[in-house]
Order: sequence, then structure tokens, then C-alpha cells
Amino acid sequence: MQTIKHLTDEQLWIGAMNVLRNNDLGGWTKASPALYPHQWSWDSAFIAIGLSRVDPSRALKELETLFSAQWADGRVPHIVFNPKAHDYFPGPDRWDCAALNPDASKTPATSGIIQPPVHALAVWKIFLEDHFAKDELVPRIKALFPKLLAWHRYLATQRDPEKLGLISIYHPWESGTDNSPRWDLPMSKVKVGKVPPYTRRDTTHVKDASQRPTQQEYDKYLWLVECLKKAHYKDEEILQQKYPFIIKDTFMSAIFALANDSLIKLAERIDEPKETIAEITQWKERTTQGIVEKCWDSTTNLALDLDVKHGLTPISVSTCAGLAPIVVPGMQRAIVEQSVAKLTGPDFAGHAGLAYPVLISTTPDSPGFKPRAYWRGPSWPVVNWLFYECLRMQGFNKEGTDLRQYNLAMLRRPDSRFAEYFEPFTAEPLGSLDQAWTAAVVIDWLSAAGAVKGTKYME
Ligand code: 2M8
Repeated sequence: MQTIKHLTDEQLWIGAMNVLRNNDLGGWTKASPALYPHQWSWDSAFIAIGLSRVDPSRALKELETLFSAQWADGRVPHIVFNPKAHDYFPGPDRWDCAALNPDASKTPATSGIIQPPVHALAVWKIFLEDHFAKDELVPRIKALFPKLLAWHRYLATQRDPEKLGLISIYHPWESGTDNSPRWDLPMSKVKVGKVPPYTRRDTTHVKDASQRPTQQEYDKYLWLVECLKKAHYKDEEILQQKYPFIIKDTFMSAIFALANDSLIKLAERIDEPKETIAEITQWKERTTQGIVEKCWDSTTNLALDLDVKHGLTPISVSTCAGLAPIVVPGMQRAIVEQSVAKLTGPDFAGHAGLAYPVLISTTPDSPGFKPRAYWRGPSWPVVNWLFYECLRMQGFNKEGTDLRQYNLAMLRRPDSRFAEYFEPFTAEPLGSLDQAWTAAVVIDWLSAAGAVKGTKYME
């Protein structure tokens, strides 16, 4: 039997640093070398978390660059386009945001939708790293704070007009878990109209099409973009029109609660007014309540998304998003315990036959599971990182540390190459290699484990 020679901590560290350096375009980082040549919103937040361990100033710059493309209404677009990259579809012309919405960023051009708000957590991490140094970044953090606040206010108001504490999304791309079975039922109700012709670019980079969404799914994604354009990317118009896909996203909402917790801690440390802290606290508490009262399903022990277009019907699927309560600070203890049991149990990380006991995106026994397909089964190291972080936040140190060590073991295989996602039963690397956020979480994990220290990010 051939034995695989795993990378040492040192080799893994050097590899991760090089992935980040090679994707670094000066002040911001592309999500991956070829498949994703632009700046993605939540990728940048995770990248900043990794960078905070080696260069907090550069980490902050990542977010300052992202927020320089924030819209006047507070939204942070899911993609900030790199004007030099033309090999991604849909690009800025297709989104056409600046022509359709006066609040949109003109330069740089952006998409018109959002992604989960991990940013305040990243800024909090940067603040802590900087604090151990000399608090040099505080003036820059103070300057960024109002932008973070405007982003959260956009989410709390425009994306939750019902004040349920739950964030509405208008497109599977907004969830970050694009092709998850979470969206199968609501997307099956979307009837595709006339989509202008287009050529996909993703399948030229990922040759095995089974790892990417199907053509039918892509047509629907593009149809929703046409519908958003028709509504000028305006929340009021989207809500008034017969816009076909609006979901209360439980995972996005949980991340919002976590980010509000970070924003409160940040606000306290940089002496923001009491009223600001009270406002953010209200958002955080409302979300916690919303998830418990509306999303938690005690039959399956999962938090479910709700279909707004169909009377807030819970969407019953078994995906990692259902473990959202673990992400919510101050969540009821019994619900956290049940969610942790679910995460470590036979449906997810404890499933028989997994190559490594890590968190997979969809449970193998559920409809819609596909072990190689995008968000339908494979494991994402970056999602594992989020749950690792939150397990520890909830006091489940052993479970969190185990998750970190098993992920690192998988990523130490020489062929892992910081892939975007991994087949659960074979640990085959899938999607893009050299994915920036995978490298970033490796840097954070190795730092947390005390494994490697002291390399400079850039000379
Ligand atoms: C994937 O999404 C983009 C669209 O936004 C794509 O497939 O083209 C998702 O995994 C998303 O969560 C991620 O932010 C993005 C870049 O890594 O890729």
C-alpha cells in the first residue's frame, strides 16, 4: 500500500502564505487564481481573518477596499469587479448596476446582491491582533466603523422589513451556499422568462461539469438577475413586484447575529455612543429570537429557511446551514447542545465512511445530496472554520479543536492544494485549487494551534 507523505505544519504554512500572496492584487485579494478573479464580499472577510494573524494592517486594507465599493444605501455588494479581469460571467455589463440604481458604486463596478456579513467579525479579530501590538490601527478601525454600521442597518431594515430578526435573500448567490438543496424547492417554483444569451465561464475553468451547477440552474440564476434588474435592485420594488424568490435565510441571519456581537464589542472598545450600541444589541436579540421562534425545527433539530413567497413555509432540508444556532452568541443552551450533537453525529461529521470527520455541506442520506456537486455534499474548509470558531465560542472546545485538527489533516495531503471544496468520502480536492479563503483559514488554524509563527506576509 502506498503511504501518502503529508505536509508538515511548516510546509502547509508556507503553501498557504504563497496562495494568499499569489492571489493578492495589492490591497485586495482575488478569491481564486482563475475561476474567481474578482473581490468577493464574504471571501474577503475570511481572507482578512487569516491575514490578521500575519499582517493586521494588510488585513484591514482588504476590508477598506471592499467597503470603498459600498452602495449609498449601505449594502456591501457580493462582487467588486476587477477591471482587468474579463474571464468571469456574469461580469459588470450584465449586472449594469450603476445605470439602474443611483445608490450603486460607479467605480469600481459591482454586482447588485449581497453575501453573508462576516465583516464585523473580521474587524474584531483585526482589532484584537492590533491591540496585542500597539493599537496603531484604531484610527482606521474608527473610520471603518460607520460603514460597518450602515451595512448592518441596511440588513436590519431593508432585508428585514417585517422585523422578524431574519434576513431576506433574493438569490441563491446571496446565501454563499449557491447550489445547496436549500434552494431546490423554491427554485423549482421559479419560471424562467426570456434570458438574454450568455456564455458560462465557470465550466471552462472547472472541466468536470458535475462539480458546478447545471445549465438549467444557471438559466434560473440569470433569470433572477434579469428580475432584479427590472426592479432596479431596489428593495421596495423587489418586495412590491412579483419577484419570484425571497427567502428568510437562517444561516445568513445567524451570521448577522454573530457579526452584531462583534460590532457591539468593537463599538464598546472604540467608545461609540450608547445609543449605537443599543441599536445593534436590538438587532442581535431580534435575530436570536427569530431563529428560535420561527426557524428552529425540534423534530429534525435543524434551523430551517423560510419561503417568504409561500407564507413563510419552512424549507425542510438537511444541510450545514441548519446548524446555524451554533453560530448565534447567547443562543439557548438546549438548542446549542442539540445542534452540536447533530454536527458531530451520524448525519454530518460522524457519518460512516467519511474520509475525515469534518462538516459536510449536505447530509448523505438526504434528497439532493451529491458528493461532488457544488454545495450539495462536499466539505468546505471555510465553513468548517466558521463552525470551529463558534463551537469554541459556545464552550465546546474539544469539538471545535477536533474539527480544526481533522480539517488540517485533510489539508496536509499533498494533493489537497487549498481546494475550494472536498469530496466527503475520498477527500478529493474539487472546484478551484489555491482558493484564497481556504489558505486564510489554514493560517488562522495553524496560528491558533501555535504551530507556526513569525513569517512576514510581504517583505
Ligand atoms: C461561489 O459563488 C460564485 C457566485 O457568487 C460563483 O459560483 O461564481 C460561492 O461558493 C460563494 O460562496 C463564494 O463567495 C464565491 C467565491 O469563492 O464562489
